[in-house]
Amino acid sequence: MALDTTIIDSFEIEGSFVSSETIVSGYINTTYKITTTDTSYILQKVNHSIFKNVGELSKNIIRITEHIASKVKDRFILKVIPSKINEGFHKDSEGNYWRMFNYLENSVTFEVLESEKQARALGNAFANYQKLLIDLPEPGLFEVLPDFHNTPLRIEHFKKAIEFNFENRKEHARDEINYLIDLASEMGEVVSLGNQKKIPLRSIHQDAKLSNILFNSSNEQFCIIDLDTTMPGYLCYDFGDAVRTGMNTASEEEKDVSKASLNMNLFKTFAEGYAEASKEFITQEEIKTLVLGVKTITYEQAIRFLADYLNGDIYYQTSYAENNLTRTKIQIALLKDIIKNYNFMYEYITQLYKMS
Ligand code: GN1
Ligand code: MG
Repeated sequence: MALDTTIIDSFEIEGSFVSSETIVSGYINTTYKITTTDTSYILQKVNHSIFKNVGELSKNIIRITEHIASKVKDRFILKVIPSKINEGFHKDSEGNYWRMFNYLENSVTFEVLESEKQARALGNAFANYQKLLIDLPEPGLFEVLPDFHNTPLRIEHFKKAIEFNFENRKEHARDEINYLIDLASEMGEVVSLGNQKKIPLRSIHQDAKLSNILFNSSNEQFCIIDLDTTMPGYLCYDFGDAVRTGMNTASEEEKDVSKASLNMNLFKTFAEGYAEASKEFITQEEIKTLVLGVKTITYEQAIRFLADYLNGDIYYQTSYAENNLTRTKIQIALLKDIIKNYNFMYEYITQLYKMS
């Protein structure tokens, strides 16, 4: 469906509208590139059934982007383009919510990492983002999606989805359900350490996927995008999500499950990049949780995809009937490799921080 141009006119844009094109990006919001006579923008329709409080969400994003802009003197940063009534979003006559950002020219994203240089940049990028947010002025960020990475609660939702069993889909996912249910009891550790206050709550990205980093053509500079879920959480969630997406030899959308595995060389370089940028603020207890985060977040993503499959594909956008089941299988293949290499990765990280 063609984009209604009155939406574009509701924002403070430079130049007049020339064209719009849909950009495939993420599973939740809908994204367009807008070109005007003077420049380009990113326009997004926010998924309002998931992000219920778009006002608070927008305030978070304005606070984060302005804080980063005050510290990073770089052209390669994200800016919110305000609406003509000076808000961080526009609500149209049908009740849809829209928002606009600057478009960063000549930037690229990746679904699978292509080099060690990129892996190091990925580690650097999310640790730097966490570092930049440490002195974000009070109050704390609004909790846009409460319990977002509460794995035990996600497990409860998964069990409910198994009972719901949309169109008897359980029959197609027997092995996956059994495997994931068997592991459930060991996946509550991060939340439990947090509840015991052994690891601090910090402002973190919470959707630290490889594809949420814009690289420039030399793979050096980067800008983090998709700030929707930036809110209080534990460092290891971002570390885990970056490994889950960046060190998998297959993308999340790969159909050939045999292509999924953990790339250990890239993991080592990624971990070095992360340690370099986090060593001044990370605590000893947090260092011990990093690999736990990799396992927990990969497990959590597997049960989230599978729960959605069993609920009838109501959360993630899908493009074919078994899409969420195939996504689950990719996550499980990776998870098996992570569990196999867990001790090695743990030792590697421990040594890395000792040396740095
Ligand atoms: C969703 O839409 P996207 O790709 O930015 C999800 C993440 C998942 C991810 C799976 C709000 O993010 O938590 O990790 O899909 N975001 C939300 O790749 O649920
Ligand atoms: Mg996201």
